[in-house]
Amino acid sequence: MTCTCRSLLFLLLVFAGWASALQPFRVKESLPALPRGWTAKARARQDHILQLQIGLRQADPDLLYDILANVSDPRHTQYGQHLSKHEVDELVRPHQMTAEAAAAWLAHHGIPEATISRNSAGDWISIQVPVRLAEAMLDTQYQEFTHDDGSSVIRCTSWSLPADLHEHVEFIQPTTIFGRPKPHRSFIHYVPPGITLSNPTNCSEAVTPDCIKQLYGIGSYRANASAPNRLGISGYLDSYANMNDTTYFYKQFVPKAYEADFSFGVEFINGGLNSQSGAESSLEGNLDVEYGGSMSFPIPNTYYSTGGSPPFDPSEGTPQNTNEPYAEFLSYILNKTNDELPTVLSTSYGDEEQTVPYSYAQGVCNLFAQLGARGVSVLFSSGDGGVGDGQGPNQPSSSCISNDGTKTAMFLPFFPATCPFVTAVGATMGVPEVAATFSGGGYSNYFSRPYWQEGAVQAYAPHIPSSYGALYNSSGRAYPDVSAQGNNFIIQQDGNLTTGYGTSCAAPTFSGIVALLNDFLISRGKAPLGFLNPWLYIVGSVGFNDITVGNNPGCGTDGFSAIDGWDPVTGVGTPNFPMLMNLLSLSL
Ligand SMILES: *[C@@H]1O[C@H](CO)[C@@H](O)[C@H](O)[C@H]1NC(C)=O
Ligand SMILES: *[C@@H]1O[C@H](CO)[C@@H](O)[C@H](O)[C@H]1NC(C)=O
Ligand SMILES: *[C@@H]1O[C@H](CO)[C@@H](O)[C@H](O)[C@H]1NC(C)=O
Ligand SMILES: *[C@@H]1O[C@H](CO)[C@@H](O)[C@H](O)[C@H]1NC(C)=O
Ligand SMILES: *[C@@H]1O[C@H](CO)[C@@H](O)[C@H](O)[C@H]1NC(C)=O
Ligand SMILES: *[C@@H]1O[C@H](CO)[C@@H](O)[C@H](O)[C@H]1NC(C)=O
Ligand SMILES: CC(=O)N[C@H]1CO[C@H](CO)[C@@H](O)[C@@H]1O
Repeated sequence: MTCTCRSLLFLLLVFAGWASALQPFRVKESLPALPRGWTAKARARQDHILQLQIGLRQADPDLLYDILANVSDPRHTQYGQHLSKHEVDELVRPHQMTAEAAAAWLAHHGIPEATISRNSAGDWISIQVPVRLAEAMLDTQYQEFTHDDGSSVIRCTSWSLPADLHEHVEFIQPTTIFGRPKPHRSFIHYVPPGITLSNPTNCSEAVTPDCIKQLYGIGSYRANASAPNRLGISGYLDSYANMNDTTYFYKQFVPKAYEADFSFGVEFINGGLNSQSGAESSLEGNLDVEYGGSMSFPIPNTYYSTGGSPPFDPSEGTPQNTNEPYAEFLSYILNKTNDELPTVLSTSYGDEEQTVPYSYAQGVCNLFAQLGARGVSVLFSSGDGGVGDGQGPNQPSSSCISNDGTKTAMFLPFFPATCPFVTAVGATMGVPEVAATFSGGGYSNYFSRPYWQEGAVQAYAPHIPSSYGALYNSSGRAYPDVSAQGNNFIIQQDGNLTTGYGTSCAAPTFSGIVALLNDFLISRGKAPLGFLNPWLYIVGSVGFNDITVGNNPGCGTDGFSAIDGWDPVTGVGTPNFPMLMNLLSLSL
């Protein structure tokens, strides 16, 4: 009797295994049309190596968002009680059934356990497989696609999974991702040699650390170099921060930092580099470090250089890192303990939201939420294209269309700025400050509006021209949240002074100021600000200079206008440091 039952059970298990292996494929994700600018060129080489990122469904996806709101809402008793790495890992861990289903599927395809890498929460898996195997696993064909700008990627337009895996797997990339994050910096201009700034504290002439400090009332605030605090700056796309340029910048513009031998640390992720040969140093890296560091000196700052980016040659058979940008960096940083994490993380990259597959955008945004729950303020530049993708007011409306196959006219929101769990930084220019025309802003089509910005965004609604109709999504997460100067920045680059503009200038500047606010709190034994947005909209906005003039044209329209109060051009405004300090003092 017992014996029969056992055998029966055994047979049932074997049958279940077979059944799962034989479950028919069902399409998991499919693009109705190729994103604008891309053309299919050829079938991908079968031996090309793909690094697949697999996102598993979390046991209770709402739990993280619930706790994040609690620890970030200044009215809540749990405010400031950030979670440890272990606590967050446990919150987001997939159900055991999910982990087992994924493991069985990988084993079925002969992927050795030793080659599977998992993050510590177990919700992201990374494997390296040849195209041939990926095609069998996903019942698809990979192709080489080229972009009008000459770059190439290996992608597919549709992929499938056995039906019973659908509920366990959220996304697999690179499959349908055509987004390629680009630095949010549009233009550089060499300052003629020998130029002297007649008044380096006047931001109307050119933007320097001194004039920003004066404009935002930072004055002589001195941060505590030995408090546990750190500003993180992430660099992708082989963007390098040059030590000598930065030192030389400090020598000219922040003598105290120069005298203190102030510099930045570098951490390398996924083969990232930080070449110091002048020719390769990049404007983006220099700008981010020079302004983030100037604002927050002497708080230590770290440049995180993540490799694995284009350009690459898909015709080579050698293993290539995919240009999926965020997973490697985020697994690296989320693997740190809280005392190794920066309190503020500034990133000046992004891409059109609709070129990032919905499921992947949700997965990446969830990782930013995890950083927030652990007390990190995650800031992103809002983009340099106003409501479009940067071709100005005369941008043909034909380029502002949806990718869903219907070619519906629409503004072009930018991700990750549209993720509700990052703080998006727009740009202003001049004194008195007005909105910068390039300041990216609008409404997400992927993320619904979080409660903390509902009032502010509703108050703006009557100011939107009715002619915009369905060009924007009135129920979406609206951005930017804040802004800072972003035009005519003086940057030391490759041995020369140059000027640059973009929300890339605004994000590290604003981030440096958040690091100072954290210094104020940490020095008084308080938790750092962490995820900023609930605090920002609920109590923080009075600590900002409201920007009420200017607009962000694009897609053949004038874009949105800056008004009294929050607007999708400059957010709640630019920092008023003394007011912000007063606000924080009230909470001590
Ligand atoms: C978040 O706060 C709400 C309301 O105070 C509470 O009911 C809930 O249990 C909290 N969530 C967690 C996960 O602590
Ligand atoms: C700042 O520079 C602008 C433009 O050069 C000039 O019009 C303005 O008077 C200057 N302001 C001060 C206080 O020097
Ligand atoms: C600076 O931070 C260190 C370490 O947290 C602390 O011991 C010291 O008292 C702080 N100094 C000031 C002036 O706040
Ligand atoms: C996480 O850190 C541990 C040790 O601290 C290390 O063994 C492991 O490889 C790291 N994982 C990732 C994904 O970086
Ligand atoms: C508008 O945003 C909501 C989420 O806020 C989303 O569910 C909906 O699909 C979006 N509409 C379009 C047309 O993208
Ligand atoms: C550092 O930069 C300065 C200014 O461009 C230049 O004069 C100097 O030669 C550089 N030093 C090195 C070691 O590259
Ligand atoms: C455009 C420009 O002025 N470039 C100069 C940058 O500095 C190097 C020397 O460090 C000069 O050779 C370039 O002409």
